[in-house]
Amino acid sequence: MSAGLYSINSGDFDKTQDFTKVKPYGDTINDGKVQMSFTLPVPCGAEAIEAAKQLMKKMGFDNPMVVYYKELTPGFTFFNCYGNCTHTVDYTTIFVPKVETDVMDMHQVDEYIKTHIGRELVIIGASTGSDAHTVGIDAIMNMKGYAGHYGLERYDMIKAYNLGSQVLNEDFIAKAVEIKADVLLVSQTVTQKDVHIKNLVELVEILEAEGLRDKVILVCGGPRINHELAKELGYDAGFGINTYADDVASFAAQEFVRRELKK
Ligand code: B12
Repeated sequence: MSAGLYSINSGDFDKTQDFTKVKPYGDTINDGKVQMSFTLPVPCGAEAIEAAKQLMKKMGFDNPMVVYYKELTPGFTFFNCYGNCTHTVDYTTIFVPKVETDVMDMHQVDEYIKTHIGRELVIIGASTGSDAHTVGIDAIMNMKGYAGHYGLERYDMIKAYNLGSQVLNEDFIAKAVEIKADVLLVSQTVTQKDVHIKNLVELVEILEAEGLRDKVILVCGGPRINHELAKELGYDAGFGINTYADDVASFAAQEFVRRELKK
């Protein structure tokens, strides 16, 4: 057995997993099984099914199967399909930049702030620009939290201000200055025509022009945000889907302390 290989000892279908050639798993390792759904703009019928199968072959799936289909409206057919993916990826070469933090729960973060900072951390958040989506920033900030993780408003040692959505960058910064925010949280959900990039970059530019950029911890998040993009745009951290308040609070508190130690 070499690096990246291990053996799964589970009866008849025992197969060796090679992390340099990873493909989807359905019933047995390396079977490549994928379930997918899509719509074709063709009338519902036998020809539509054949078209779906031919397309799946071209997408790199062996043994294409249509397991469900339905006319959506005349001229459009929806499919659920199975197929065996013929492609693999080399998992051993993958490197994804991400926020490096010891994630703590709410009580641990409160304790950490009490011990290492000795005062409440002030955090302001908003969905900025024209973006009207509030559910993401609420998930991070609201008292009740999200998926069993309390939001920042619930933390004893965090003073959280949630400005909601469609907040102009100028207004966001003005409020941050007024409340002496330590941490700025920006949510961006709509990415059509890269509007999120424009909004996020504009915020950094204003902060820099006003000499504020280095004085705050700047964090962005949203379903199409990741840490790499955030860093490229001049942010300290970026968070995507499945983020909880714990992740953000842990990062903010530890980053605050890191900066204090550097002074
Ligand atoms: C609900 C919803 C709406 C509601 C929003 C209500 C509200 N008060 O928020 C309404 C109906 C208003 C709406 C409007 C629109 N929407 Co809409 N909407 C959605 C929907 C269905 C769910 C979004 C959501 O709430 N997700 C749940 C939250 C919890 O997830 P999340 O946002 O990813 O947040 C998590 C992480 O990303 C992260 N996070 C998010 N923000 C932040 C911030 C920080 C600092 C951190 C650390 C983490 C973080 O943490 C969160 C928790 O884990 C999505 C489709 C979908 N299923 O995702 C479309 C969707 C986002 N909407 C979309 C669009 C296009 C629109 C409209 C432009 C439609 C239109 N033409 O009018 C308008 C936008 C108007 C505007 N000016 O912004 C598109 C966006 C496409 C794109 N890539 O740009 C989507 C993807 C639908 C689609 N498939 O087309 N929408």
